[in-house]
Amino acid sequence: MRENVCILIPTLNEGQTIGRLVRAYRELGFGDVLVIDGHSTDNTVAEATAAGARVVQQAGAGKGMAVQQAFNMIDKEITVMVDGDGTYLPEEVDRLIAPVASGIADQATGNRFANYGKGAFTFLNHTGNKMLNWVFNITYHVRYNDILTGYRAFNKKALRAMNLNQSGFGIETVLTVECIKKDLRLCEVPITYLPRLHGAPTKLSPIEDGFKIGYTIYSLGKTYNPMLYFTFISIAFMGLGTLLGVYIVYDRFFVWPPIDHIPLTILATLLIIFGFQLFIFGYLIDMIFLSQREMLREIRGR
Ligand SMILES: Nc1nc2c(ncn2[C@@H]2O[C@H](COP(=O)(O)OP(=O)(O)O)[C@@H](O)[C@H]2O)c(=O)[nH]1
Ligand SMILES: [Mg+2]
Repeated sequence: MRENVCILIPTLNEGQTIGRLVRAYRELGFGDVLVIDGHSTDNTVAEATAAGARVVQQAGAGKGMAVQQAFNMIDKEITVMVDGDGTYLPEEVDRLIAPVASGIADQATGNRFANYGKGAFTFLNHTGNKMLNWVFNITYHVRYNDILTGYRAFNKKALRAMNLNQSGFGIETVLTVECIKKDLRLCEVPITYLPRLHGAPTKLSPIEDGFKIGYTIYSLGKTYNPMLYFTFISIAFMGLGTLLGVYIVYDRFFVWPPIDHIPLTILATLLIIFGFQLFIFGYLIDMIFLSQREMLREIRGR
């Protein structure tokens, strides 16, 4: 079975860990280890090659582009994607492969929250991850624990179906969202998450990337759950209108002599009506989307 699996490792300056990692997968019986490198300036390429990996230099920059490029080079039945920083355990790979190989899922993701080492998450990282998962679950009507994990396995069908060509978005988010959008089956398995080695800093900046990922979920969610999107804007308009209204009513009835705010009254009315219209609009779009999704499901035959 192992000969039908490709181990895909995107790397950027992971010289301290990549050699050991590649060797571990090869010892587990995986002949095809593909390292897609983002022009590392350390000994990553030499280490990976020496350990027996197929090393390819990516075009362009960023992990997203690297993964997209690698996807086009893989023709194995199952692909396992893992970070090159040694924070995931090679010996747990079968936990991810099993549900995909047995046909239960098209993509299996490793839930890092199941078992993480001390210092594996920084406080900010932990809180941010929890928050994004929460927002994600509300937007997509799902229940997952760890959408941004770096340890995943997918079958060929998922590999071909997912459209990763959405530049500027976090690749992990896209992998999960695309899976839901294309009606693929996703399943989470518990895994171990270790802290990074000392002196091998993460490539992420938690705040900036947190915003980016939040924006990704929001803008991808717009086309998946328009109701939520329109409801937010609608509440903003109606809220503003109502606040103005309270102020107007107060000045008119609770102040002596009464003050009339005629232009403001018109504005408040407009804001509330506009907000309400947005809400109706969102509701209509939601219905169109729902029936469209039903139809797609019918066409796909399940
Ligand atoms: N090819 C490629 N790999 C990258 C790039 N940026 C990060 N990576 C790799 O992607 C994996 C995940 O990045 P990492 O810094 O560990 O993110 P974290 O696990 O979320 O802290 C690591 O193996 C990195 O070396 C890039 O621009 N190109
Ligand atoms: Mg990592």
